Amino acid sequence: MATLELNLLSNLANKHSKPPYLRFQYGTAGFRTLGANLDSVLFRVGVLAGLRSKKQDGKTIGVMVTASHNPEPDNGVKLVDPRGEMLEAAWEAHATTLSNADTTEELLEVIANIIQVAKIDISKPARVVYARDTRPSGEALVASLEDGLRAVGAEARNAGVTTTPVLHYLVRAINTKSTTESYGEDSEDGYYEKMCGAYKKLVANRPLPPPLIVDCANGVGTFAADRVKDILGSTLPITLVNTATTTVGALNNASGADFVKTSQRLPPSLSDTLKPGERACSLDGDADRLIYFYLDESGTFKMLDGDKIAALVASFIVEQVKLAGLENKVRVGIVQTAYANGASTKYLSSRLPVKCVATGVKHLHHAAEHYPIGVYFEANGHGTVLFSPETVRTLETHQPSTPAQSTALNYLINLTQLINQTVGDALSDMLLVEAVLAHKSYSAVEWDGLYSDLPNRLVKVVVADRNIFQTQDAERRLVSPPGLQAKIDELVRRYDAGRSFVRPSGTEDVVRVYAEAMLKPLADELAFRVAGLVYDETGGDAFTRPK
Ligand code: G16
Repeated sequence: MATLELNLLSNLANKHSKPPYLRFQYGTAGFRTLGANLDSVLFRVGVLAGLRSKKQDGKTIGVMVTASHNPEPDNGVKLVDPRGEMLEAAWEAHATTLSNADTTEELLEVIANIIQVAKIDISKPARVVYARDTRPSGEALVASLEDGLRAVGAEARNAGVTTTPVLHYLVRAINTKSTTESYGEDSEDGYYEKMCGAYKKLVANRPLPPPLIVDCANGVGTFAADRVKDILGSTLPITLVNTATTTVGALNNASGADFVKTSQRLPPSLSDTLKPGERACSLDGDADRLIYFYLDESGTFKMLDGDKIAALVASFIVEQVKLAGLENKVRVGIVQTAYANGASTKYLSSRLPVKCVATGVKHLHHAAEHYPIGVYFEANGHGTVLFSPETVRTLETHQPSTPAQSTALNYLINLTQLINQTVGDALSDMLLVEAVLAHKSYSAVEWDGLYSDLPNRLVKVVVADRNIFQTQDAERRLVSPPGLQAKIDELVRRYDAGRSFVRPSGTEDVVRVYAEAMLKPLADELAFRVAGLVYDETGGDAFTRPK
């Protein structure tokens, strides 16, 4: 379509009118709320994706329909920019404005305004690739999205039911196809073959590991993990659990990375089968988070979260950089958020530069891009390792002077192939962890021994309006409501190794409270007392529940 066909646009928009009583916001991970409320949002996201593609000269934009770790009735949608990264921040505001236009007339005005403000040449082509997770509301929402794409004349490719990281990969692979920057074959299989091929090279000549149990959260990660299991065969024996993708209510329920991280216990389905010392891991509902865990000799649950993954992986990469003779050319840096366990920050910052940024993959990703090799992980298991284009060139052109240097260099090159450069992927991260464990001959216990976590507790508080909570200093301090931070500081001072912060969630209608202290009962107490302060501040019908 050379121009917008306004009749078609308004007719389709009328089919997807916005419920008058709802307000939407493009937050930490796009739009997220009850799936039943998202019809108009999906239509408009389709329109916006088309406009974004036109703005990017017809490059393919991605749309992922998922609510990831959220409960099954929720759903959500986010846009992916041409290099496979999160949508540019300025366009998040366009997304929010577009989603809140109350009538079709208003919607057309907002669209005209975006075209003008963003200087979009509407005659350019538009291309969009989209996918969804396994949520029951997904199919209807994709149909709404398709209407939006049709309304702006976008050429659309349906990637079907797949994981968030696959969609990010596809966007980059499509946009770099047949160029010198080609990121790989633009198919799901192309992705898994690339990742698994690199893994096989990394672990060649290493002893076969004991089987790994993978909790798939009853979500779309089941399909991805199954594919990886098939391709790797005996190279990495994998047992899949929590694979009930069609059982209503099963998604993320008593399973998955968010459950394990926040409740700090085994998925109940494993309580009779996991043996002490066996390692297992959990994916989340769209397979972009990964948490490992095991039982120690006494049967006590031990968690290896995003912080522990960062510590393991960063130390391996630093070693290989040194062994390759690149110590003076390639620096490694770490990015964390306020949720990083204090013990992990202490461990890492005594070895490497560490930066703390606000929650949200996009913040970590951008900060990690400033390092030649940037290792970023949120404690909740989101993360990846970024190799700057210059680092990749250095690896490709470096002339090793010994066989040992050559081996290390090849490991680093294989890591660039194994690790998803667009966004964290639970499966790619899992293979990364497995490769490092194989190289270090570490069991889960030895990995866990890198440092000891400070006991911690995360709770959520349901409040009438989470927007009154505003933060600064990478979300470590509240600036609003006035006076609340001083009360938190006063409480924290009373706890040995105490630390606590409060921030509004960007994906759920809650305020999150994190606390750590020298002893577990004290971390729990501090978290609940800070939650009490939040409750007192907001009053009314607030309540807390474990998060
Ligand atoms: C999303 C974001 C993550 C963030 C998480 C929780 O994850 O992508 O970066 O850590 O939400 O965010 P909040 O505490 O603001 O709710 P996911 O796995 O749900 O897409």
